[in-house]
Amino acid sequence: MKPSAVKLLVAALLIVVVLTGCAPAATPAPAAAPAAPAAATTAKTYKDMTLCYPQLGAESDWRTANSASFKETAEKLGVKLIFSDAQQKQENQISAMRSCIQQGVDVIALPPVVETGWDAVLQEAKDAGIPVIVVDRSVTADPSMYASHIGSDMVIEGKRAAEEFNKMLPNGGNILELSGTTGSGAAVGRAKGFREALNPNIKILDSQTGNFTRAEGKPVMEAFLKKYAGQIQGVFFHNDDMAIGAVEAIKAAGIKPGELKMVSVDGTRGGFQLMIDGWLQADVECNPLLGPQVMDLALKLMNGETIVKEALTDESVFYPDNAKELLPTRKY
Ligand code: GYE
Repeated sequence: MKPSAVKLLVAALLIVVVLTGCAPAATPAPAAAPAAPAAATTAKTYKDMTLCYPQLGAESDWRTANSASFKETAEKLGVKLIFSDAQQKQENQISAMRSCIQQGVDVIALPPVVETGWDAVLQEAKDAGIPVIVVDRSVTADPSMYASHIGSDMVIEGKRAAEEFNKMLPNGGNILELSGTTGSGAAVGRAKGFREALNPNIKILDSQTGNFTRAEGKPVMEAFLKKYAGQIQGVFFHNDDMAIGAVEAIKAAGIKPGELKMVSVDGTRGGFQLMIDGWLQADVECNPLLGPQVMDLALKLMNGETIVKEALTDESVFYPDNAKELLPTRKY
């Protein structure tokens, strides 16, 4: 072929390529693009999270601090929080959970008012693929029904309270117990630990619930004082709010600070004030500021990470000797 003919052929081929957009020598493009390799999954962030928190009520300062911890943490992190207040009624908590399941939230954090009766709704959440983190109080449901439990060790709290009475009443004595909401993990655990660790020479003459509130703590204490006047050396309160209500009744009965040995649980500012005023000899810590830890676990769940099954808060006991100094540092 003459060089001029070669030139012509090359030119013709170039025209074909330009017009058809197709290089004649190229291997034909496959009919369909192969399935794209799984796009690198971008980790979810707090901003992607809708968290349901069907709060059990507003019965105590502990609870108020717990609600605030969730609301403030959600706000700070950009988490969408669906918050409700069940007014200490399990049926309200269950319907709040059902509504969250319907809305397709990412995670439910449940602070159960009582321990039993959660199986059906936990199953519904499971069927909907929504993980549940049990917060604060425990449930009796099988652990396979929820992702994790995070909160205080209520049994240890009860034991710590008993040790205080053992120290204060070395020769024994009679005491009373104002317990928390009947059937709640907090009341069940504290009562159990208390009895396990209390010296046998200290007798619990009576135990009645004050439902964790000031309003109910006061009349229970009034009734106790009428019934057991002159027979008791101490009182164990399952929380500071009931102690605050009861102290009103104790004052009204003419009893002076220190005449009765008294121990409570929570370590709220109100409890600290009772220690400063000489009413409480010890306050067992129970930390309500669980928002950050729960949201951290919830995010891990959203990203398919495995999380701890049980996360128990590290706590101690507070005493009157430095209560005044610590009070301004208390966050609840
Ligand atoms: O001690 C009490 C509140 O479940 C740990 O509930 C919580 C308890 C807390 O009402 O004050």
